[in-house]
Amino acid sequence: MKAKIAGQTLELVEGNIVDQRVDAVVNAANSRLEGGGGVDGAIHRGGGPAIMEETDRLYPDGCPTGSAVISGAGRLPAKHVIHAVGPVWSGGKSGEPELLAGAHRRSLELAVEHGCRSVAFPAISTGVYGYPLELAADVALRTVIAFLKENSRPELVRFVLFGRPAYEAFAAKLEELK
Ligand code: AR6
Repeated sequence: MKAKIAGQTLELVEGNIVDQRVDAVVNAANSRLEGGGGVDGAIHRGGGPAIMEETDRLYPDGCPTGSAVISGAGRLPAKHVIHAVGPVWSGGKSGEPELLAGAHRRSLELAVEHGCRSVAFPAISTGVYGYPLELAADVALRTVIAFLKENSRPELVRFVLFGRPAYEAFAAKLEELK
């Protein structure tokens, strides 16, 4: 599914984040940038050790929740990996929506600062971190739409959803918001 937002493209696909041929792929990282399962595991396995070597060197203190940092992409087809740290879901009253929005916004700022014309996001926080899919889709899509309207960049933002239920949740929300 594709939508035009202020001349830019917002796209939803079902697939695997590591296969994306875009300028930057976003990792669903943790604040210590120490790797893990899910998206993080797939990105480090696919990209090889160069990614962790770089983040250890550039960001020894990690990255706060609600923000993001950028590195090279090792052997992945992308040029950059943006390591975004979403919140752990704990009921929704601990600032989770603001932190999830912040992780998306900072990722987009870094992409623009590094000249990326295309960026692919996974559904940050909706796996190990337990953020309900429909609520995360709402925050993620609203944040990206607002950023595209304000900045007219990047040219393409793609959400890569793992499995049909995640795709359907994002598609229903985009239908409502676009
Ligand atoms: N491509 C696209 N989406 C995927 C992939 C993939 N290869 N693998 C999983 N997903 P998660 P989080 C989906 O757990 O919730 C790690 O251990 C998955 O179905 O990767 O932000 C980190 O180190 C889900 O919808 O990220 C952190 O400690 C979504 O991507 C922690 O998990 C996010 O799931 C971060 O948890």
